[in-house]
Amino acid sequence: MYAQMVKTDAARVRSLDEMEPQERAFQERIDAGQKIEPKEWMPEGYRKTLVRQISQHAHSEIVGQLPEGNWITRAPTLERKAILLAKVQDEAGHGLYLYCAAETLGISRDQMYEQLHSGKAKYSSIFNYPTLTWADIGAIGWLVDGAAIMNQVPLQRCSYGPYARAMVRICKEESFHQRQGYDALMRMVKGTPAQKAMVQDALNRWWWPSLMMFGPSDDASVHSAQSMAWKIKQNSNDELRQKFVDQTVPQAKYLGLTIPDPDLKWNEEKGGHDFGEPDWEEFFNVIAGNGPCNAERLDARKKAWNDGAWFRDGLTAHAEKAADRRAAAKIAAE
Ligand code: BYC
Repeated sequence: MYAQMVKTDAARVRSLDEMEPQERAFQERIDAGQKIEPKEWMPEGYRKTLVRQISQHAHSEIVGQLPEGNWITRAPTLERKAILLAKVQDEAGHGLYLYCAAETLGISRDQMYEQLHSGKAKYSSIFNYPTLTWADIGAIGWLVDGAAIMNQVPLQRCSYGPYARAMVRICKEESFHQRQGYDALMRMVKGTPAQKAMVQDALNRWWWPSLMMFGPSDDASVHSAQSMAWKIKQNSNDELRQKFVDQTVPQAKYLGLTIPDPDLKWNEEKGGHDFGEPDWEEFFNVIAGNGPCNAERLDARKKAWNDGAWFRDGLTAHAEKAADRRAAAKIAAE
């Protein structure tokens, strides 16, 4: 399965000499660090890549509300409940900014929803795992938002203006999300042995899925080379994964936790940690729709869409009536 994902020729990036003049001028602007804005000419592949990535990113934010939303009614204190509510609302906001950014590329919100509901568009693999205990909510903040920040900070410098600008606010909010997760875990590890054990169990279950958030290894990443040439991505999947491991290991140590990887060790020569290989078979299985919660997550989104039909119909009927009234008033005034 993993071998099937090894890149093909389609992943080859064309040189400036192989490009038509319009495309070459576009690439030169990218190379010079200029931002591309919605109404400007862009190669169809650039537009499609952005629509794919930004819409999948938006879907991830929206689906990402589900595992945490599951714990709002069960948060242990009023303070934790208020924090979690604010976080989940932030994720909704992130989804909305990102859908708006994708809409500037000529795709409608309804089309994006349709792609999510039909399974054509992906969303982050991480949200297909269950949140079994309160410690999972802390682990999501610490690890999942931590991985998201590592991936999203460079996206603030993405070549497409609306995406880059949306990421600025998103990254600020993600920092609070990570902080609140780490703070919740810090409180638990200082609690009873059972609470500390709950945190260790959450780390055991979320560690590997968090590493998978960065995408397949560089040899299997079909889009990275072209996306990096277009400066949509600034770093490869493996580079960001390495930075995440290096950042997180001391944080785990400070919490007194053990990262569930027997191959994890400091490598003085490379100035970073060596670590084990995530189970790529599991990753590809999850993104193919067969993870523990894929069906549940999609069902929840489809139900929300269907339950909102009466409201969308009402808005459309109201807009049509208002347009008719305006037209009638215009005729009467003539
Ligand atoms: N999950 O060639 P590759 C959040 C797919 S939400 C699922 O390396 P690319 C948060 C990939 O789409 C964080 N699918 O792709 C919210 C491609 O398949 P398609 C979400 C994945 O695009 C709530 C194929 O595998 N962040 O933070 O160059 C609460 C080959 O991959 C995954 C973003 O979306 C995955 N993990 O690189 C808390 C960031 N990885 O599309 C937190 C924006 C890969 O050809 N996205 N695939 O069918 C990106 O930076 C890039 O799209 C990725 C993948 C690094 C994810």
